[in-house]
Amino acid sequence: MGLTLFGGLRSRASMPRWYMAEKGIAYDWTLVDMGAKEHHQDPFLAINPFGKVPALIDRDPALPGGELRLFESGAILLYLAERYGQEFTSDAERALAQQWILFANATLATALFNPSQRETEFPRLLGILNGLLVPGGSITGGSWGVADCAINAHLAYLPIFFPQIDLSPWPAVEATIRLTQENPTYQQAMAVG
Ligand SMILES: N[C@@H](CCC(=O)N[C@@H](CS)C(=O)NCC(=O)O)C(=O)O
Repeated sequence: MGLTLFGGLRSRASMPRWYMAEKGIAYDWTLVDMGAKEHHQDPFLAINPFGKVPALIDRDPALPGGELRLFESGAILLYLAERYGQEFTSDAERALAQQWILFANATLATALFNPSQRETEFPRLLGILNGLLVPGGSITGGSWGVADCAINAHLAYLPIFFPQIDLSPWPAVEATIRLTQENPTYQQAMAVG
């Protein structure tokens, strides 16, 4: 019974780790040795057949088959927010969280990590985000939640992977990244997951 999160060193597992730490959600942590290609071996492929981390198992006799196996960091975040974070009190709140997580994981991540989009699309997205972000607040207008976890964690990838990018044209983005980096719970999540 309970949650087990699988992730590698400095992988996207840091997002669900950060979320669960902020929300006080208990879980077991399994470090997948990606250097030894454990994520491409049968025991892990039984959890995520695509061989990517993070992945989550939720064991509960009330679940069909007694457990749920889940991959994709966005799907994991939304499941945690729904079932354990009790974040959503309406369909509209849930839909907004889904919107921002899909934006972070698909639109923003693609613009950041795809070289063909980094020069043009990525600055365009950052310019718009800069007008929407309230550093220290929530992108949804409520309290810190799963949408902020996804957006802020992706923004904080910037100085890690692309330290050469000058963020000064986007002060709200810059301040959001600084606040994320200074957050001890985020730091702990990043240290391992
Ligand atoms: N869209 C997926 C991406 C997962 C992903 O690419 N994870 C990387 C680590 S951050 C991985 O497992 N790479 C190993 C591989 O592709 O073999 C998610 O957000 O969970």
